[in-house]
Amino acid sequence: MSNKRTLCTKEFCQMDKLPTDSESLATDFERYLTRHLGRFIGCIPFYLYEAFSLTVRDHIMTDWRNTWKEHEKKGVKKAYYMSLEFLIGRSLGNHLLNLDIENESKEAMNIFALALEDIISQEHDAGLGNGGLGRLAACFMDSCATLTLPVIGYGIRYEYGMFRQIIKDGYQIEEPDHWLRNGNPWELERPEYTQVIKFGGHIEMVTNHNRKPHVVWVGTSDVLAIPYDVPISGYKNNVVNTLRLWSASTTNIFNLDEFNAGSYSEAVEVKNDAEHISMVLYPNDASENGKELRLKQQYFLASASLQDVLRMWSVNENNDFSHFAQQNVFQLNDTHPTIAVAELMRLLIDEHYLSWDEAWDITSQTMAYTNHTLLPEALEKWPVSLFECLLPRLLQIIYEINACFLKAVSAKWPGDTEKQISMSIIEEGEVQYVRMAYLAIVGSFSVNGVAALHSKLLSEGLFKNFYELWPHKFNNKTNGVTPRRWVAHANPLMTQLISEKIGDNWVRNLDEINSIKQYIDEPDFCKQWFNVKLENKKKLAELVKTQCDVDFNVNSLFDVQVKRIHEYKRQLLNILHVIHLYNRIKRNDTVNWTNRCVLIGGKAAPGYQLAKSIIKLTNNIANVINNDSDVGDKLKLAFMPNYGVSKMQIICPATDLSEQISTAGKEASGTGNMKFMMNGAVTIGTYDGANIEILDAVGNDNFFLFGLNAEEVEQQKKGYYPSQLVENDEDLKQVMHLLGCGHFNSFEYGIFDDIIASLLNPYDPWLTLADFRSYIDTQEKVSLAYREQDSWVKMSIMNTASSGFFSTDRTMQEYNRDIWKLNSD
Ligand code: KUQ
Repeated sequence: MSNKRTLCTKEFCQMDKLPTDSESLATDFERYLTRHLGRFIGCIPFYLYEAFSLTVRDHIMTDWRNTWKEHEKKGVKKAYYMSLEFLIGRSLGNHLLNLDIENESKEAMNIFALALEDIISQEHDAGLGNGGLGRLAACFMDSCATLTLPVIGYGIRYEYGMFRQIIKDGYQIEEPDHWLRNGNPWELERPEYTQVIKFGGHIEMVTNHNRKPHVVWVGTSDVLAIPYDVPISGYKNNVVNTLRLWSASTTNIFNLDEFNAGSYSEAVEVKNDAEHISMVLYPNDASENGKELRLKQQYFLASASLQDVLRMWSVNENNDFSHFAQQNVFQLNDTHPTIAVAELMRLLIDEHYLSWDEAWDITSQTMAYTNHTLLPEALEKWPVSLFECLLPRLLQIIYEINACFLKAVSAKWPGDTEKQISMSIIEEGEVQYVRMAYLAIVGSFSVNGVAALHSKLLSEGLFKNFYELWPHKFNNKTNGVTPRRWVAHANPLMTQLISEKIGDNWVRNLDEINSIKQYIDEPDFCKQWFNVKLENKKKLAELVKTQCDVDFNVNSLFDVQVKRIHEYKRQLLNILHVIHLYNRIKRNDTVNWTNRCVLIGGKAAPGYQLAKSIIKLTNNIANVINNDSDVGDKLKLAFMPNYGVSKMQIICPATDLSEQISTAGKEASGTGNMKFMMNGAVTIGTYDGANIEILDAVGNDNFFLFGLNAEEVEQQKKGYYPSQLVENDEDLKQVMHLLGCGHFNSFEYGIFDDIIASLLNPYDPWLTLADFRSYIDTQEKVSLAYREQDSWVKMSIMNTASSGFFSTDRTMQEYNRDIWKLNSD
């Protein structure tokens, strides 16, 4: 018998699988709690969560290491998902599902008379994102691991994630989200892979070893990027991919000269400045704010990630870049990391001594760009002057890229200077700007939108000229959501019911969920489906009670709109409908009434005044309605504070009616719409974004469509007279009267004037009142449909059954088939 331990070296890792029976889990848990954390059962519950997470993490490590080794093998092509946001939410429960140790974990906790649910809910959400774009990145990571795709996520380890929203007197208050305060058991610091990021300085020309002129970027202030790895487990497949998040730090803790000269605090300031880069996530969704620190974040992420990839490549391939483009692809999540186009050029030319043409071939064959919005206010452009002082070498490279590009433009459209001006990466004018979307398109071999309509509008509208120049670059990739988190984990009752009928393979192949349609005429199945929804509604009602102090009667229609607060998403339209229902109750117009509980939730960007007014208005109306004895159970309105990933896991399984009511043409895709659909909610929606594809999948009979379509919206804008609409519609007139007369702000004079003015503005870009009549009428159809419980249940089943297309597994397979071309396995 050998007395040597199994070796676990750099090349070779063969740790034995740890036992996963409940006794072993319990033993490990107790050891972590007492011997590692120095706490005991009966301590504050956060430490129970921490101890159990460390226990579970042990079960991930071998697979994590082996997956990494697989990726490092020669010839394995890899994709890098570069994103300023990853909205992961909680991890513990998700890993338990993926490792298939949920039951054992429950039992293990029971040994200590603990409830697993309570421990799971101790975890702080990792809120490193604003909304759909950040959550999409997290769903993508989940699907790539499940599909065995070698994809590495690159992001920023913000010290403060998305702010916590508190409601005080109906107003939003923002509180800092210091999510790392108690430590994070899911991250692994890897200081050995630290990168140096340059800022400022200037350019010098030198002669290199081949006696050729060579650019050097010198006199810079350098910042360190320290990677923290987060494991992304695949579903029951022993794969663990990596999300690498960069944290900023100073190169030398103190500037020693200043320190010795007695300027102690000045020396510390430098450290502060560097660390500010990864301090906070910018809380703006679908709008750009132009802050210098934000550009620093973008460059910090791009440079650290590219250097990391080039480092790994150089080690394995001896600095031979001839086949780099065949084995690496960078997916840019919107324009946020787009400076990567210029940075890859810089690294290849300045640091790896490639020629411009070699570097451009590699760059333009490895970059792929996803656009997420058509809204002009979200299109990033940075002042040239800012680039000049912050990133002078990158500006130089951008100018060079632009010069080459404009040659291609004039070759395609000879003599058309208008075209050159309008397509130039540099916007001329009093202030010059770098147009990041154009840099992304020029530098990428693929440009995609996130839903069919959105992609069509990109090539026909916003990027029309580029489409004419390079039609082959443009493609669509309709978004999705991961069925692991959003059904299997969030909705265990529904999951069990479905799996009893068709087995559990639908969790990894969501198309199979279609086969529950065969049970749609079984009264038993329908009854069970109804009961599952009812149980989920009880859970949500409890949450609404504790969070909003509003009583939701579970026999009512649960009507939900949760998403970032934005005018284009039209929470106001929803609110107008609520006022209309209230008004009907007050005027006793309630024959065939359907009781409704309306839930609205979402954060407003701190600087977005009108969005904040919408929150205040919702809360004021809720106060009036919920405390009016004429109303009772007929109508409730609640505003859910601090909406986020974990709240959604309780909300979407309990929802009957999903509100997706954006102005047509404005919501690029939407992803909440998909989470609701999977969980058996019926949608009331406009012909916008992925709603269109949801409607296609589920059919007209199982979807409530209303409002103008994108074309009609553009037509309507030519002559829009909201005051006339009010004049000609008695219901709308009464609703606007209630709003205007101070009924909902009797002691707060004038606070909703901005909202009223925006609705009545003939230039209202969101055309809210144009869709009022259609929306109200369609809502009435919903109410009547809900009264037929049997057919409503069938609609609910049809929605879940038809949701197969909206799995991110499908989305990732399409990215891989058309853009990345990686081998799984
Ligand atoms: C922009 N743009 C700046 C943070 C986020 C942004 C900073 O992306 C979702 C879509 C959704 C779209 C959202 C988006 N977020 C666009 C953003 O509004 O329609 O579903 C994922 O593609």
